[in-house]
Amino acid sequence: MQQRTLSIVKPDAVAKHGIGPILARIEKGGLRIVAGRLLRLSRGEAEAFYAVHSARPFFGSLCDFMSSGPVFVSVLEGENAIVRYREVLGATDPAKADAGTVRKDFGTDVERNAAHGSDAPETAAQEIGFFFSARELAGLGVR
Ligand code: FUP
Repeated sequence: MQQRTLSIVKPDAVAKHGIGPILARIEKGGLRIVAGRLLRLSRGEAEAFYAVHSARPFFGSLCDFMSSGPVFVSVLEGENAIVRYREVLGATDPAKADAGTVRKDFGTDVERNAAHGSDAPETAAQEIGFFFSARELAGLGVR
């Protein structure tokens, strides 16, 4: 099944010059990058993106971190892209992630864990729509 998923290379990994290596792992993993952009989330945008976690104790710290520097957001496409990308990423906690995964190699802890990947088709569609217009997704660029 061809699917799309949203990737975010988080501020910690961007600061470590991880954009290129992580995009390379995405492509080596058989996923195509069909849209992408560098941006910095405002605190309010980070809160909106992670609204599902708003009641969790880590929410404030997570939103501070996600708005602390630039991120690289992209849309990945391929066979079972959601699960496939989560395999490339590894476990949420870098200490528990398998060798050779993005979070093992670029993450620090459960908050500063290098990259995000959508967890289900519904959240993927919602998260892709948070960052990208239909026009960008059609490969036509912005405006
Ligand atoms: P994942 O789907 O792998 O991103 O993991 P979760 O849905 O469990 O976590 C969502 C976000 O909360 C991730 F960015 C990691 C972050 N998080 C924390 O910052 N602290 C925690 O204790 C747990 C998760």
